[in-house]
Amino acid sequence: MTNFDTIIANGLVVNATEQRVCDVGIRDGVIAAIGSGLGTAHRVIDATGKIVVPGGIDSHVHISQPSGHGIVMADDFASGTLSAVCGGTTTILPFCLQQKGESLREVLKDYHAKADGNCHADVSFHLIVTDPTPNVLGQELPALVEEGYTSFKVFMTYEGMRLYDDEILATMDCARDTGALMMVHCENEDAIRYLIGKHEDQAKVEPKYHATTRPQVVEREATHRAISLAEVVDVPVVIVHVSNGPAMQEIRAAKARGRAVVGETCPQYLVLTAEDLDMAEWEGAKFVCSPPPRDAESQMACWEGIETGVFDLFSSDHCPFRYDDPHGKLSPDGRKSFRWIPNGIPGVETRLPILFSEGVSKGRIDLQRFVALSSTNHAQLYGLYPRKGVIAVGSDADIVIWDPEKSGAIRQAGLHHGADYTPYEGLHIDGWPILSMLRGAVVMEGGEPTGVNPGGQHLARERSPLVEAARLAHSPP
Ligand code: DUC
Ligand code: ZN
Ligand code: ZN
Repeated sequence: MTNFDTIIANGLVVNATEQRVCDVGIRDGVIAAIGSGLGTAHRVIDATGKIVVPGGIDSHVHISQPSGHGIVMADDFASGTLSAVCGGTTTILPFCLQQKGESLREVLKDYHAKADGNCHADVSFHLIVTDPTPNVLGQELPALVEEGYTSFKVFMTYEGMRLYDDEILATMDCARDTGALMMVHCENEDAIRYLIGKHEDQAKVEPKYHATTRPQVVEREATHRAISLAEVVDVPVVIVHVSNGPAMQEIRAAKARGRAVVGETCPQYLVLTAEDLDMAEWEGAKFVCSPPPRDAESQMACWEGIETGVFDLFSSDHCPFRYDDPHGKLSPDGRKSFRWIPNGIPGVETRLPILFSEGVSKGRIDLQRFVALSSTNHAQLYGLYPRKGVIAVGSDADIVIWDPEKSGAIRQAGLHHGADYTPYEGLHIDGWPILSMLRGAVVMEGGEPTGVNPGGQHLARERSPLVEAARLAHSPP
């Protein structure tokens, strides 16, 4: 009789706080033993010279999200989650977007109908609140938080979706009362709208003007305001997709004042710049996302934020649209002006290779910080730990093996997402994931799907420990 279903033997097993060469024994989808001389298994995977880490968790992903008239996202839950596991990510946290007038409960049903039974990775929804009515804040959100949807995002930009400051405060108050975690997209909508009008008056409509109508200062101002509003109501807040130094400094200063503020940055702010939006033939549309990529100085500031702990999260903000498609970037309106180009870029599959190569292989971060940024911090912050985010006995056997010696460029032809391009085409990568395991099943090997799918599950989440700690700190004695 064998002891385990699988043993991963002799790899360098890395968690966020420790690392050692050892074996990992897996039984019934769970990590059952860690050590040496574990015995026998149906399959022994030799990981000598390889790095064994907890499956990546990408806590900022958009899939099958309604995106405006005639625009269709390039990934459904099947392709988006397949793409994730091929890039070393075994759990994603996509958004369920409420549109004005909609019931959150009803929208969530629609998203579940699209996701359930179709996923190759585990999934857990955040909610996006665009219509904070008394019913939403008083009835729906409290019930949904109890059911394990313990985080919600609000927008400070996008007409029709942005919340005004008093609405943000009311939503933050709801988060405080229910114990949910708030995420904020920080850009000043009024300033952006003003700048867009000015640009269009001067017939400046090419993709590159997406960046000049969303300058750093509109992000920095909104970041400062979001942190201040959170302070007014006294709630923790996550500042998502931070792109530049001044916004990063707002988070650093808030942390130094003792505020519970979490920063997230993304690959596009490390390896792309606004110059990428200035390509001929409207190809700059491939890089249109918000906030836009900035400049070399901003890239360095984002690295500084990663290296010094201002950023705890590294997410993709995967928001994929096809390029050469009337339902994507080159929609009839999108060809006329940058303001109609759908915002977002694909990246769920390339997030971790970029962090590994640019971070670990180039010596900017060590392996434990890689694991923290790519998996553990997401699990801890969003209420999935220790089921996810760690290689420990009793945790789900979501494990990824990396080959630090495997090199090669990112190519669209090698990716599994539904987009017809990658903004990272040609970027050289040192270190690739070579095997992904979801709850004990090998779902990717050698960079390709194995065809095995244990069935990605939706995960109800605990409340964030950050929120619980803040509540305890402020509860009356
Ligand atoms: N915000 C996101 O978080 N993702 C894509 C587009 C956007 O504006
Ligand atoms: Zn956003
Ligand atoms: Zn996003």
